Amino acid sequence: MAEVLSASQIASYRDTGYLLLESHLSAQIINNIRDEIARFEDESRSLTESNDRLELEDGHSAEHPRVRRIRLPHKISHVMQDLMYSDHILAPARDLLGPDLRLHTSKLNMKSAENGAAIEWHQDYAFYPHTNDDILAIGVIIDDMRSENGPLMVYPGSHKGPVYDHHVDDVFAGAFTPQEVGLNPKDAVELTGPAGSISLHHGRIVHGSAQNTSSHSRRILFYEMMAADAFPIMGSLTSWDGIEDYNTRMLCGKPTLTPRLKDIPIRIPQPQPDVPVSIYEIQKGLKKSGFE
Ligand SMILES: O=C(O)CCC(=O)C(=O)O
Repeated sequence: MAEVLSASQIASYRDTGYLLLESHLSAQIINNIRDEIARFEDESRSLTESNDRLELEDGHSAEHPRVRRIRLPHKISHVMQDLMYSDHILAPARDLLGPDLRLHTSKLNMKSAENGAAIEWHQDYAFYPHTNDDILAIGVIIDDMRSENGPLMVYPGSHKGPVYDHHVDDVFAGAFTPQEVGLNPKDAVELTGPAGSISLHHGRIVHGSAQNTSSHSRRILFYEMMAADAFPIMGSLTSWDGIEDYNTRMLCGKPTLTPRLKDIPIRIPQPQPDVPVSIYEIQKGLKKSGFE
């Protein structure tokens, strides 16, 4: 018996690999997140380089702070931690993945007005292959997401296809160009919706987002999670500090020591480029943008 999703929403997710739940969160929750973002932007004024909390965009200065990502917001913001453990987030995830869920990571991508960076096309599963692919990301849409401000885009159904090669010159680049693997850009879908909506995308779906050239920011808070019986394959970009630490990442339900194995394509994201662990830096290895 599902908690919040209808049978047709679940069927649609299985078929296309994504869902958008419009106006799922109250204005109060979104305003609280915006206040937290303002606090972190203020904190960034004293920084000249990224640290383990805040990743800075080129051109950042104390007068004009430009943060492109808040790292692990659930660890540094009670507002974003409380939301992560709430049924607003976990009930739809349980409807799709089952009762036992483990956090992979959280991040808040800020695509600032005028020049917020593109995220090149990729599959999350290429970064962190696991023993099965009951893996998804929930995106909390903080600003109205429109065609013009670099919305999240997906290739519907691509979660059932190959795991594409995300390497360039034999080094993991965390991205590929859809045209080069036979995907037709016309098939990509924009996930647009008002602030307070949430997106859910499958760990294997091909997705990305173009540069924001509009005068409106586009900020999304992501919680990425998996069924507790999906274990990282060695070489996966999953932090591993022993089973006790791993189990502190349980979001709900029970951990297990029995991984579930599914016969799915796997590509190990190694060797890694010699850059900071950041999708923006890793993807600089791609020679040609998929958004040109
Ligand atoms: O922020 C976006 O548009 C996409 C983010 C994403 O796919 C990622 O950070 O892995």
